[in-house]
Amino acid sequence: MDQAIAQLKQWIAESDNVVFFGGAGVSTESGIPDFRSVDGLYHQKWKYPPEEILSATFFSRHPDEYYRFHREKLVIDGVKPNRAHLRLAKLEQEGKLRAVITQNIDGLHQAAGSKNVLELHGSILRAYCSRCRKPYSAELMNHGEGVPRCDCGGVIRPDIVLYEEPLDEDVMMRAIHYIRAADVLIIGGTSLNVYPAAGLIRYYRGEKLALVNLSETPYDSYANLVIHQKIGDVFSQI
Ligand code: CNA
Repeated sequence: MDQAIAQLKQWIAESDNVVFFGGAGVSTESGIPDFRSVDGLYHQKWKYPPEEILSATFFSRHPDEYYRFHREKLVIDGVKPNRAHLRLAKLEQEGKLRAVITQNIDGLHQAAGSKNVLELHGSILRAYCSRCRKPYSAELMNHGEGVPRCDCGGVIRPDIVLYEEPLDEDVMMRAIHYIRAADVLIIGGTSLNVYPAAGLIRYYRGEKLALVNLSETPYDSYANLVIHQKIGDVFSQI
């Protein structure tokens, strides 16, 4: 076994206060493209760049175009949790992992059995009316046609944080709490480019920070352990 993976395995074996903070790279092995990899969404051709489509201004001006992108690119039927999601759920069951903090909106950590999941950017498995805030099932939004509308006439929207929108303060405060108190912090499958989520790393105060990501990140020099391998491969060994 790779020395860095062996070290991470040992940290986990010795701890009951591990926290995981992850992003889109955790779900690529389930078949969901991330944003910034070469085959990620930012390298695919769309009429508008994905970061523009996923903004609050774009959603309010062009909900039809937003929903075309949403149904084609964000909703992927039949996806299943992969080795990383499953191992994290097991670590929680074993009393080692306190929380999964995720930037993902796909619900795969919960599908794997994780209970304490903090969704910084919300979930495409929930929807609500953008005018009266009435909650809706995600079915119409994810699999219907055209722009889904509420009884009040408002546009139904996904319960995700669009660009230009603030993060939920309560979720952010809880994430800070877990990271501050963590013994071992594992960060995985994130380019650490999207703020304010990426800034969470600065709240960690320990000396067991492991970064598991295929490509380099701006925080590689900040971590105690850096593993540039597939997260599923790494998590199947720890
Ligand atoms: P990102 O900026 O696309 O970065 C993903 C990172 O993961 C890259 O640095 C890759 O090198 C790395 N990576 C890809 N596959 C693997 C793998 N198998 N093992 C290890 N590393 C891998 O995504 P971030 O999460 O950093 O950016 C935050 C955005 C992306 C959030 O707002 C998310 O909502 C959004 N997003 C979410 C999903 C999802 O829910 N599955 C999918 C696409 C984008």
